[in-house]
Amino acid sequence: MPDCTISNSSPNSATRHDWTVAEIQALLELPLFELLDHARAVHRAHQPNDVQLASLLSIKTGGCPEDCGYCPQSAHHAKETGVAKERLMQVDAVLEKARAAKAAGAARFCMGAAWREVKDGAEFDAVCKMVEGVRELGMEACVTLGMLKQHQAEKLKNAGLTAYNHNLDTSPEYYGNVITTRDYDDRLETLSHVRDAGITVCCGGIIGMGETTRDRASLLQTLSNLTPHPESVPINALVAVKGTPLEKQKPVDPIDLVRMVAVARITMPKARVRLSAGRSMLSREAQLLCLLAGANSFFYGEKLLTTPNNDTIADLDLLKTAGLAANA
Ligand code: SAM
Ligand code: DTB
Ligand code: SF4
Repeated sequence: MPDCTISNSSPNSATRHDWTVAEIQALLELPLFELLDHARAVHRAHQPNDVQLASLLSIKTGGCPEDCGYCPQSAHHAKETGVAKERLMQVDAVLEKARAAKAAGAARFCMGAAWREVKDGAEFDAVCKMVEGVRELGMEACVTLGMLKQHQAEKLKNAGLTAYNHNLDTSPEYYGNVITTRDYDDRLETLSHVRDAGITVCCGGIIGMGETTRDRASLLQTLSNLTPHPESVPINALVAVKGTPLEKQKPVDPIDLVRMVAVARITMPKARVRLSAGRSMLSREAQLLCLLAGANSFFYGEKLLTTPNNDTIADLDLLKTAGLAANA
């Protein structure tokens, strides 16, 4: 193990944007307890001792023209997944869900649409109303709507949007194995529109799609070389949904998820690292290890977008066990 891996990433070192793939891969491959010690030290130096509960709602489900191999909402595999194309939800119905999420203890409300890109018009105006309504409840508002143009990002900013989620999903090298209907640069362009509009960036990826450790390192390199770093980094484990091209992927080893979280924490010390899809496959102990490794948010509520999520009572109990407070 090269010494530089550790010395260049000491807990209090300045935030870096020049990580190499080799350095990050070396971190991913550290002996587990050494990695955990390191991630924990960075976490303690840069993060408050809390966990943010974020609730997620699919405001427009199914029928998406993109061909993302992991996604149950793509029209390309709709016949196999049986996920039907629905219309955009009504603003009032969305705000009702947001109120319920707040009452249950969520601080952030995330809304996802199965769109390739935002189109100007009545539907986009309705999404802006949703954002305004969520902000009026005193919650953070995040949306994920596919590709955005600059003027659309600005409109969302004016509606009060806190964060825009747009994941890079995997390494630039592996991307074409998973998605063919857009490329990595399209993703990076939307991210720069979001940043330029003054909206915080929520950007992460998925492990368990057949990628190598080097690909995972390369994804983390791309994320950590964004300047500034994303404020929010969701780490998803593939939910291998029946009927999607990736349905036969074997479940990720929970320890790989712990490692990915730990290295996201080390390379992006100030980001909220979110333990995202795939959490329902984890034992209580594996989830605690992810929190120890530096995750400080998870999706809270019965459903993700189309797949089930963990039980909310069990989640509150998990925080109690860890002695962690939910950030309000
Ligand atoms: N259509 C928009 C887009 O792709 O940016 C927003 C919705 S999309 C469902 C949001 C993110 O969910 C994807 O970028 C991907 O990272 C994650 N996701 C979707 N299906 C998943 C699955 N089966 N397992 C893990 N993560 C998944
Ligand atoms: C993210 O990184 N993960 C969330 C959220 N951002 C939008 C979505 C997970 C979706 C999992 C599959 C489903 O429920 O459809
Ligand atoms: Fe699914 Fe988003 Fe890809 Fe559409 S763009 S198929 S909703 S991940």
